[in-house]
Amino acid sequence: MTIKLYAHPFSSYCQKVLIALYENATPFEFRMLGPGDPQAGAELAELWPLKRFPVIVDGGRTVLEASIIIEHLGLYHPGPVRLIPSDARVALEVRMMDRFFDNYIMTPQGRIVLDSLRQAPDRDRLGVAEARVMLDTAYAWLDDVMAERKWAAGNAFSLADCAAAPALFYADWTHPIGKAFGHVHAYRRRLLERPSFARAVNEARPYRPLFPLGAPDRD
Ligand SMILES: N[C@@H](CCC(=O)N[C@@H](CS)C(=O)NCC(=O)O)C(=O)O
Repeated sequence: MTIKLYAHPFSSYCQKVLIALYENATPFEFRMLGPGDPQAGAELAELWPLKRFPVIVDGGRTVLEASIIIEHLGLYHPGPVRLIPSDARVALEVRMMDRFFDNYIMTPQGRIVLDSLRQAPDRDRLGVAEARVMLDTAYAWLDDVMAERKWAAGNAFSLADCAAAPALFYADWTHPIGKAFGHVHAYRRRLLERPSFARAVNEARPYRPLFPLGAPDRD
């Protein structure tokens, strides 16, 4: 049975999973969420009442959360690119970096974007300021880490890079990565050149007008 992926091409967490699928050319059916297919949205609500995406259904099993979906793909649909290393100690570093990108890059950038969608009286100025400080602190930390690494957890492309690619892509649009952080910029460029992510970025290009803060004319 083909994997069903409930997702939207412009969503950062969906891109995280798309990278993993493209890395290993894993076949799947794209159940595109959006106004064009209310049935896909109804199916998602049935599968996962929190209606967060991506979600996959694979052989009767519903799998939530982008990182867990990628772990699932590695276990049930392994391919030549091992996104979770077989050495448990190396895998621990991969998982730690994956958590870093979700919690300290993706989350604060999402907070800023969501705040911009609110009516002026409902805006959370303090929360946005905190998110900006978190991003600057995270960029600085990552710059030191990436001084010695090609990919987030070392020399091999992994789950952590699937998380990093959309996180740094959108974070730089939302709260630009400072010029001083040359290693982060170089890493972001390497991610954009990776064919799996380049494909996800291209497929999402038509939706750029949806970016609430205005998508910059680059990338
Ligand atoms: N922790 C979840 C986050 C998923 C998430 O927040 N997805 C966004 C799209 S990028 C979403 O579902 N947004 C819709 C909403 O918040 O209602 C994961 O890792 O998959």
